[in-house]
Amino acid sequence: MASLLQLLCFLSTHCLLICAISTSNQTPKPYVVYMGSSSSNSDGDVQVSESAHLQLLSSIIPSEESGRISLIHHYHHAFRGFSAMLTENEASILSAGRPETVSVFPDSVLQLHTTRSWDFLEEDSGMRRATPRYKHGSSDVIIGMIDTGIWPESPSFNDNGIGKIPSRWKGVCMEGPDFKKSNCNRKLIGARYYKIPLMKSNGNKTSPAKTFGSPRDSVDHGTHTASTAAGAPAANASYYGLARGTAKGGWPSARIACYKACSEEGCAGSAIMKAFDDALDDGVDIISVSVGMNSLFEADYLNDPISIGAFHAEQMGVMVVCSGGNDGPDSFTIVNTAPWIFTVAASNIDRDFQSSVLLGNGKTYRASAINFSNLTKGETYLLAFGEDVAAKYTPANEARNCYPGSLDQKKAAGKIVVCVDNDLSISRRIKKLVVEDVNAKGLIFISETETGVPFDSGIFPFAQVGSVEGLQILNYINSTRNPKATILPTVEVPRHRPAPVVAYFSSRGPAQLTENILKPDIMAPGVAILAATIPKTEPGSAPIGKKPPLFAIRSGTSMACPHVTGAASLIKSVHPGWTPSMIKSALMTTATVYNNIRKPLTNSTNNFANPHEMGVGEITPHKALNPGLVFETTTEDYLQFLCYYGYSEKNIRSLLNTNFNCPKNSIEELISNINYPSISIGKLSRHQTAKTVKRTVTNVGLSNTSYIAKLHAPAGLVVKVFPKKLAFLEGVKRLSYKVSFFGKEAPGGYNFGSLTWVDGRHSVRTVFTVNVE
Ligand SMILES: *[C@@H]1O[C@H](CO)[C@@H](O)[C@H](O)[C@H]1NC(C)=O
Ligand SMILES: *[C@@H]1O[C@H](CO)[C@@H](O)[C@H](O)[C@H]1NC(C)=O
Ligand SMILES: *[C@@H]1O[C@H](CO)[C@@H](O)[C@H](O)[C@H]1NC(C)=O
Ligand SMILES: *[C@@H]1O[C@H](CO)[C@@H](O)[C@H](O)[C@H]1NC(C)=O
Ligand SMILES: *[C@@H]1O[C@H](CO)[C@@H](O)[C@H](O)[C@H]1NC(C)=O
Ligand SMILES: *[C@@H]1O[C@H](CO)[C@@H](O)[C@H](O)[C@H]1NC(C)=O
Ligand SMILES: CC(=O)N[C@H]1CO[C@H](CO)[C@@H](O)[C@@H]1O
Repeated sequence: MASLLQLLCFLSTHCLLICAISTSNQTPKPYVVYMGSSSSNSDGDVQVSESAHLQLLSSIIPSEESGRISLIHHYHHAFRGFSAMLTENEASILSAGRPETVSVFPDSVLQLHTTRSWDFLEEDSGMRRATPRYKHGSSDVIIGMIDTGIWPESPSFNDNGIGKIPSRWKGVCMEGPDFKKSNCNRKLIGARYYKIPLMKSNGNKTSPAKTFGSPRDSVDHGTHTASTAAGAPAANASYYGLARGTAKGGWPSARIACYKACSEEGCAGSAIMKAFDDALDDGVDIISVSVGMNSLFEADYLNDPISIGAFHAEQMGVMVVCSGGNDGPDSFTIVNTAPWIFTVAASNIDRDFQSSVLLGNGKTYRASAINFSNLTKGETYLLAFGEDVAAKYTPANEARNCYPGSLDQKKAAGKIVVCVDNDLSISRRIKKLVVEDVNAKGLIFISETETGVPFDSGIFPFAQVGSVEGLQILNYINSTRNPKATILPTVEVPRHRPAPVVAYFSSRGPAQLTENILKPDIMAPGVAILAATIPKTEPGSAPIGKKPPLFAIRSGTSMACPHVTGAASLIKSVHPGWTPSMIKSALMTTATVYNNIRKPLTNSTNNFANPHEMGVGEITPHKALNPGLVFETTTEDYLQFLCYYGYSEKNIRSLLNTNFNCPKNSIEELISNINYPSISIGKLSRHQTAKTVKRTVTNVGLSNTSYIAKLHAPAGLVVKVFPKKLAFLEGVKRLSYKVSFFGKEAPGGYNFGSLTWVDGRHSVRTVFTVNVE
């Protein structure tokens, strides 16, 4: 039991957070001190700024604790600042009285946006169908992966046929006991690792800084995401012989540089900022971050390490793509929502994995599962409902739900146990452990939740059925003295349901910080993604006698994010001069909102998916190569955004060292007006006059063309576009238009629609969401 409880604690990221919160005010813990733009990055200045930071620390840290006068991380390339061990008092002194600090915040633990229990089998990510064999793109796009490191020996990172490393590359290949310079090559061109100061999960002390001694991945997350974004084609890839095929990334000729800022326990915000600082100096073109803050504790833009790093990246022409989180399907769970971040939701694709449950009465039911079990058709096992094998004094409801400690080993051993999920707080991974712990033979789990996301139960037989099948199985148990069943091997089946579908777990908008920018931005495949893994398995997860696989199937917005990264690098390679906002716009205005049966995209409960679930729709990378028009979001837009959001002019100026002035009337609702490729209006009163927003488009297609506006607005919401026609005559590159929204007759709540500019060759679709009150 003890081992199970430890495991429960290990699995719950809340443990870390609870410990973090319970530490006393005066216990030093890691803080990040962010100081805005870096003025220069010559080596002399680095020493000057380092000694200035140390001086700053010695002015606030008592001399008897001088051991703390040291920097864990020092940021000096793309932006300025440091991280150090501070007490809460010291931190507040630093954030209040000092002109040079923009923000001071506790080093946060960020989560990897995948859940290992969601692993399941699938052959093709859907991306490969969509990406044409684009021969003419350059192979000089460099992708920086901020993640758990990399397994360099994976066939996905071989450099066959790739030219020499772009000369602008300034990065390094850091060595460690298990990582040599020779592990980098023309594909994996750089690798760095960082001190990761994380709160210890077992006590009130913090570990100042744990150094993970090399860029090698010991989790698998970083290897998987890197190979999804840019893995070289690896023939005959499979997961234990299943899902065999060629695995390759979204843009296989892009280069990879890995920045290891995360471990099994999560990622440290301070290390992520250091990774951004280095990557921007090294010369990456696109940064991919499949990591984020817990949606319950999301910080504002200038207290969020990813948002800060991404802001400076965007300023330097480097695109940042992030996962939106796996906290769906509740609203307001999307994270990484700054407008300079490309925020990705996850979709299911067109294949599924199923196994059959065979009952003693001859009936079979299709179930969703992955197993490496050794059960066969020939033999069946006694079948019992959880409450029938309850431990002494345990309420039936707990046993029915297979709570930890609720089952009696003597009664359950050797049987296949049926559990329900009236209480969603206990995950199926935990239920599987509970049932396994009492030596049961297998688990049939009745649940409508996550049915589209089959659970990899390793070698333990597991099958998940819906409530209709579940009731029949329970009736069968009641109908006979000796109910029996077996769980048959998993098979790959074509997905009969439409695809893509919004993944159940994908975090949903609207964004917590402001509803005036639509988030998520876009959706990409994130369920059942086959990509490279580390050849290491936990006991009980691999079939006996088989070697660990080189590829694995993972699910999460973590897997969706590198699909967009790969697509963005394809576009960057064909259009090297395009800025991040142009690439983002191209992907957004060409996304599809139709599925493989030509019906509007749906969510996992078969309702039409809305923009808070999927953003503007599913990426279609090849169309984005030729978008016609793009929305360029400028530095000015982003600075105005920060004014409207409510930051002080002083802080905003120090972000970029500019003399920028905030507009006089800086109110939050003006955020809708920044030149973003979608429109979101957080509040439209029925009593107000029409609200108007402005957009400017840049013609990146042939000149001398004109576009006509096509509107799709929900009944009751009056939407008008002016002008209705945009004529890009010779020499005209940019044109502006206005869209007004009038809600007197509109239904209350969120109204969704779209405005599409068409010229016969291109269809430039923009989505709007309007919250009518
Ligand atoms: C927390 O710290 C106190 C004093 O340093 C110590 O007595 C206590 O055992 C610690 N608690 C844990 C859970 O480590
Ligand atoms: C793929 O690998 C399997 C063993 O893992 C081998 O039997 C088969 O011949 C390989 N196929 C190809 C095309 O290389
Ligand atoms: C799907 O959409 C419908 C309608 O918006 C909503 O009621 C339902 O909760 C959504 N399902 C999921 C799993 O989010
Ligand atoms: C299945 O494997 C387990 C060990 O994982 C073994 O104890 C059991 O006897 C095997 N059952 C059958 C039917 O082969
Ligand atoms: C099975 O029988 C028990 C009592 O005998 C009853 O409470 C329960 O509702 C029955 N379940 C089903 C699914 O019929
Ligand atoms: C531009 O379009 C107009 C009208 O379609 C046409 O008359 C004119 O020749 C075009 N100019 C060029 C340079 O293609
Ligand atoms: C997906 C998977 O590995 N399924 C396995 C389930 O168990 C049967 C019986 O051992 C295997 O044949 C399947 O491959």
